[in-house]
Amino acid sequence: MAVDRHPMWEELGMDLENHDVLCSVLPTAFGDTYLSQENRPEGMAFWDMVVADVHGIRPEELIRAQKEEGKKVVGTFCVYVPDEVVIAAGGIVTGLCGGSQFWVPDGEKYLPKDTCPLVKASIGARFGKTCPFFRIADLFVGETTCDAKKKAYEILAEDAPVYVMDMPQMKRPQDVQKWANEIALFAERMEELTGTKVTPENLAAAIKLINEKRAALARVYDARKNASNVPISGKDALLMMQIAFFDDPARCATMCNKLADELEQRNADGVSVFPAGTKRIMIAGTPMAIPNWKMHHLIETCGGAVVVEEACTGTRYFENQVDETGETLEEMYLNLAKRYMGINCACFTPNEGRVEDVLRLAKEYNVDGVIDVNLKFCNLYNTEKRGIAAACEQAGIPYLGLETDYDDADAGQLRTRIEAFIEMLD
Ligand code: BJ8
Repeated sequence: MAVDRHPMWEELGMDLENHDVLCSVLPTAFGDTYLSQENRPEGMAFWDMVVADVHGIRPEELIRAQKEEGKKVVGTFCVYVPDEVVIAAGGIVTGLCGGSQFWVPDGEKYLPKDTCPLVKASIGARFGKTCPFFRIADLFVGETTCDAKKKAYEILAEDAPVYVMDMPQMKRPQDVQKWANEIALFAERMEELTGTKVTPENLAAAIKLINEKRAALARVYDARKNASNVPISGKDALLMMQIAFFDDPARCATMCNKLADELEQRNADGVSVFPAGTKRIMIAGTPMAIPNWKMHHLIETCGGAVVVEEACTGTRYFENQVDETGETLEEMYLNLAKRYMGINCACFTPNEGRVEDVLRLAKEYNVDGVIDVNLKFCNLYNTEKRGIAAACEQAGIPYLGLETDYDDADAGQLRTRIEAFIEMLD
């Protein structure tokens, strides 16, 4: 029998009535999107279990760690914020980006309507008191990436402790050094929060741990590169990736490695989740925070298979490791900065690296077409479509640019465009 989580949510000061509405729709959404798939890898049972109690299992673990071990929980919104520093200082990291339309109306009470849904949902989840992770976090760590997030952190700070990291906007050597300096300051803030000093020893261990997690995620993605077999749906890979932001990193690595073993075996045995000849699609663009499964579901019910995501809920999260040879804290902060500044987010200028990533990934994953999709009101990714479309055209890769939000109102229209695109790939 499922555990009643209401006492825990009540203690967190959540709006129980409204939260019950979310809890009542999520299982249906998950069932319709996920459980209808055939021949899923057995390893997905772990992620199904997590999502079935997504506001229960992990929040309970976090609260226990806070109460019994005196741990601090740090919530983050961006893949540039280095988990390693939080872990070195004895903290626990949890991703916080909101991926549900459910939270958007509450966010619109604080932010202009023409703000990206990811930001509105994140603010709505906090102020509407309908997400336990937003209640549990002892500190919210923002970053100066896009304008929407920068302004949203000011609003969030009216209600919760917020620390903002100052992200460079360019990638010159002095910018990498600047990020290393920011990381050093962040380490000081973490020490203040947890009372634990960041040392070369605990930071080296944390770097190793997160590198192992990245390597495990990369193994799952490597199995998706197989040109003649699709061992896992894009939807399932996305779910694994979304939960990686919340889970304990060591457990995440273990479960992903187990899944990768199964996928590698599936490739050897020719076990595919889609019929032979299904068109292989890359999704490029803005992140898809849990439970945003919209684009993957549309593509995979329109005759395509998503084989890679050039997104922060995709390759941007795990590609490239942190150099483990640093000995002093200074060297380690610089090594962290080098790895994180290698991520190609549209908030940087210039950002040719992202175009190169899309072309490289198209080859590595043997894709038949690229669907470049940004969340509405994200001017950064919307503007970068032009360069990505031109590069794809030049490389002879079919390209479709789309824009959407968390609402299902445009699903019919998107379906028509995706179907036409996939048909054209024949
Ligand atoms: S590294 S993509 S996680 S900033 S979609 S909120 S950019 S308006 S999420 Fe992001 Fe870090 Fe970049 Fe990744 Fe703003 Fe655009 Fe919304 Fe975005």
